[in-house]
Amino acid sequence: MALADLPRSWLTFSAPVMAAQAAGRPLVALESTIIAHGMPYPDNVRTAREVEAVIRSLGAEPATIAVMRGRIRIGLSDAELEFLGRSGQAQKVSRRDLPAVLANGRLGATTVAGTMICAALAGIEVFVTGGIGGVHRGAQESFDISADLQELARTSVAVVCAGAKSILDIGLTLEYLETHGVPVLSCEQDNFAAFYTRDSGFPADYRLDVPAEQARFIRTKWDLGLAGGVLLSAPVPESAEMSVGEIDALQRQALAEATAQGITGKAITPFVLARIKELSGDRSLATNIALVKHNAAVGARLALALAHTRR
Ligand code: PSU
Ligand code: MN
Repeated sequence: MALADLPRSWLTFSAPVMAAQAAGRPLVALESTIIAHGMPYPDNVRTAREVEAVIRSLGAEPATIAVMRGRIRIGLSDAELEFLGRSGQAQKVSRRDLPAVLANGRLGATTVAGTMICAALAGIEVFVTGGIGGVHRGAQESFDISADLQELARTSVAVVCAGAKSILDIGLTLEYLETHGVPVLSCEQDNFAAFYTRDSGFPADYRLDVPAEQARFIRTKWDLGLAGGVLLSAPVPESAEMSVGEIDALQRQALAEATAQGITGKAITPFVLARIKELSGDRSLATNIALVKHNAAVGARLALALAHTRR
């Protein structure tokens, strides 16, 4: 094997993904941390399947990415999705964790950063998630800045998200992305989205509502040799949006509890998500599900448009 082919030799493609590749049908990558750590069982598995169905219904093929038995898996079967969502054992896999979980053969759920790396290796240009990680509030003390942001700076994948949660410092997150040359596109509105709510109060860099326009922007960046990701923000549908007052109060309480219990680092996001869900009586979960499905539709349309710009 040529040395350049070595990274790809860690990948195992599912049969439907290989069939889509052979037929020239565009692929959309999906992450697995949202399944293993972002939502409770069985809602997580049901949602994962529904998100895949949205993508298929629009003519693209979903490729949920995870690490299993020492392989990077591009596309999971129904049984594998069930296993991932149910086991409770999956390790959260960002850039630094990928070698460990591949080498030890354990179950790994890839974050935005981890999924971007694997999608790029697999030749997948579009990746749909819920919310990205970012600069945490108080990062000037804690240094807690998600590796997702550095990955967006270096890895050439378009990431569709519903913005970032307001538990993060969204202003600093956008500053960080600007410094690292990551364009932030928005559709359906001018501002960057805030996950549970539509408006973060911060403008995105460019509003592009039409998939063909988004695709032209992204292809132009990569044609110029400007490696790195592009972020596309799509707001949660109005019917599923939470109120700013409600989510602010819930987030403040969840963050205070995390601090009181000494929870730090990569455990913070899953802890806060789970507490917000409990405190909101599952309303936040319904919002989370609605926004991921909406992102799936936006991502599928983008993948189709981007495939037309390939040369
Ligand atoms: N934000 C969410 N839901 C999630 C995550 C973020 O609303 O499930 C996950 C994503 O996988 C993201 C990761 O990449 O958390 C970021 O974690 P950290 O801040 O530890 O980098
Ligand atoms: Mn972190």
